[in-house]
Amino acid sequence: MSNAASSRIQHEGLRRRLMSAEEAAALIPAGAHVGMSGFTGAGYPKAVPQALAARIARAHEQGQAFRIGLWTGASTALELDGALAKVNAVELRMPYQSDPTGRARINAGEMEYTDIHLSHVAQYVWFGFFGKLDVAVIEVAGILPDGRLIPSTSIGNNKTWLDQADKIILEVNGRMPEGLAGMHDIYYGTQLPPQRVPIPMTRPEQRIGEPYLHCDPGKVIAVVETAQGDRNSKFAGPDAVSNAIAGHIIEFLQQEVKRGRLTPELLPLQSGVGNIANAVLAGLNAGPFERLQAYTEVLQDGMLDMLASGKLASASATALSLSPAAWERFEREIDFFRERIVLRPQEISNHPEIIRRLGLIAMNAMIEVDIYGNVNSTHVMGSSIMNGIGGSGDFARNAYLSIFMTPSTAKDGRISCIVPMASHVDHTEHDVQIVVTEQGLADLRGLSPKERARLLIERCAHPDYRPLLLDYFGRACRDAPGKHTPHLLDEALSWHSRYLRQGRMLP
Ligand code: 0RQ
Repeated sequence: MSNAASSRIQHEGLRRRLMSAEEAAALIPAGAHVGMSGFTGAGYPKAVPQALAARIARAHEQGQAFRIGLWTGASTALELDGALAKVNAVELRMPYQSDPTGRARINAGEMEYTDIHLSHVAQYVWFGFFGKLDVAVIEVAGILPDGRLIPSTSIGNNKTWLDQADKIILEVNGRMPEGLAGMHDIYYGTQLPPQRVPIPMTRPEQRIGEPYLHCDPGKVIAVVETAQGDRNSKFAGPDAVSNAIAGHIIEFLQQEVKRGRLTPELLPLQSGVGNIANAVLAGLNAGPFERLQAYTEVLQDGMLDMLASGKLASASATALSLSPAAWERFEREIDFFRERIVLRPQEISNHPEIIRRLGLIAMNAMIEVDIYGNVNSTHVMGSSIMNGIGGSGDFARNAYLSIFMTPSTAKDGRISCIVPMASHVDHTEHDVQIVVTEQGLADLRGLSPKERARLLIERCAHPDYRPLLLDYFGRACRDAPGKHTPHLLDEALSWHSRYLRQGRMLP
């Protein structure tokens, strides 16, 4: 037991609940619904999930059935999703994942997965839609004398898990900087319909709640100490494709300012995760806009750089997701960042009411888009899950501007990301305004389906696929029974089936 962590447990009664991860894991029964902390590799419990995985593996060896339902904020890390998926410990996973072993199990039909808009999760649990939450396993940075909790590097659904679970296991992580205290804003004013009232937030940097999580000490069955950092994955540096996409977006935003539809401060930015998003943020950091703000879900390296340079005045998110180098800087300059970063529950960071009120510029990556602007963010070739919808739907539908971006091709050009018909739809044509690839940007606002198709093919498709898309569209306009959104149903998904048969979409 490390001294650093012990001094962080200031509640006498909870100190007496200290035990090993193995002892804590033994308190989780088979079949339990377990709500764990964790959001994009930040703030997830590091020890109990691994101990639970070991226990479940032993049970399986002895021929016992033992699986759990696993609920989190979003994706976690190898020590949680990876460890549990490896031993086939998860009956049902929700609401978002990105672990390769878990993904393989889901796509093999061995694990059930419910992919949910991230803003919906907490309220669905409060509504009772998913049944009872048995155990919460939550990482925190410390426990105050009165039992309130100093949150860690993500909030996600922790407030809801702590409130809703019958029993609570706390992991107190001594590796988390003490300077995290005060960065969080936990809003306790959410009600159930018909008692709901407006959420009192009108500015992205506004604090409307409290810095600590409430926790009933009587529900805490175990406290476990850890001292391990978050996943902190490295990002690939921006390449020519992501730089080109970033360039198109910045040029577009400049045009919007010229047209008087945006001011030079723009509107609060939401940015998805990944390399393209990071390149766009790097572009904005070097770009002409000043005093920007962010109201987003995940704060990654690009936003930290923008805060440091002063381009970004403030950032609101529910989680950090930093590379090792960015984490080092965050820790070193935590007093500076605490003045500028607010971490909130995901039901608030992703709340449709607030997103609509603040008028965000939402920028999310996708897997494919069809010629009419329907976006697939989640499935490969119609039936295999990649990650999940995450927060992209919360933001896309409610933002002031909804931008979707992708390279024009995938898998070394063997796949076109602009297709006749999307093989799965997460964001319908009604929620998609701007589509960007390295080839160019299509502004679809106000256009009819056929106008959208012409522009999308012309601006965004790769030259290798452009003639084929134009050929399909031309024949669909001629031969489809309906001329509003013309499709040739026998052919619409033939590009995908050709890829599955021959390993490429080109004939
Ligand atoms: O495959 O992993 O085998 O190399 O998909 O693609 O280009 O590396 O892009 O990492 O940004 O992920 C949409 C999945 C993009 C992500 C998605 C293959 C490609 C590669 C990854 P490999 P890239 P990214 C807020 C917002 C949904 C959630 C969301 C995502 C892999 O952004 O999960 O937006 N979004 N949340 O080769 C087949 C295609 C493909 C394709 C790419 N058309 N067909 N494979 N790939 N296009 C954050 C949260 O909500 C937490």
